[in-house]
Amino acid sequence: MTTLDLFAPASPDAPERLGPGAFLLRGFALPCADVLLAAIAGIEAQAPFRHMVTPGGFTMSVALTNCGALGWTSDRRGYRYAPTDPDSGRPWPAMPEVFSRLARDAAAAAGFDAFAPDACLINRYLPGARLSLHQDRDERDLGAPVVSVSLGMTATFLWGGSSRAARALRLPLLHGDVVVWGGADRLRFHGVLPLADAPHPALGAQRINFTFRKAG
Ligand code: MD3
Ligand code: FE
Repeated sequence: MTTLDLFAPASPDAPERLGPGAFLLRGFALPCADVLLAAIAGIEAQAPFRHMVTPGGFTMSVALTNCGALGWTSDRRGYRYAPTDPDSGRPWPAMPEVFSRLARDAAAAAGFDAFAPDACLINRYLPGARLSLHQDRDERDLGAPVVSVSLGMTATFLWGGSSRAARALRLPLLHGDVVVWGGADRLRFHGVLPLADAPHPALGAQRINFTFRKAG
């Protein structure tokens, strides 16, 4: 017997176009959120979140770790991708299957075929943490998109232009949202406003964001 379940999750929204190469997929990661969180716990046990120092000498308010063949790191000498965790000297934890599948599926939904990321940067925001306007340009292949997944507390994302001075659009990113950035939008300036202290029912007072990249 089949019954009509009025509370069943709605079918996924159509991708929302933010620019010529940027797409917002609201709730795309919701079906696998629990599996993602379990995988992050495993990664964190091997490579804990830590606050890195920028080349300018500031300690980042966002804490980060990585998984995959390459991990993004920062210190007084600069930003770079490296195969090992500078704190332990060990390789970064492997990228879980569920991560790479989600990244590939999201990229495909936005029109980028066969996305095979070799790096996943995992950011953790507590209330007050922020990310100032920047470009992501440390990756060797700027032809590949970046896929970002948001979990936990809502953040206000700043979606800027091709110069730092361009006025930035404010966009809320919610638990389960995925954004794909490629093509003409790959080098847009972007950032995150200081996080409000508005705990999420499942994750409490934190936001986790992961960005998948083809770095090497
Ligand atoms: C637009 N992270 O880790 S994800 C970063 O929410 C980063 O933690 C933010 O920016 C966060 O570098 C934003 C959205 C994002 C990621 C990469 C992009 C937007 C992008 C690359 C190009 C253009
Ligand atoms: Fe970025």
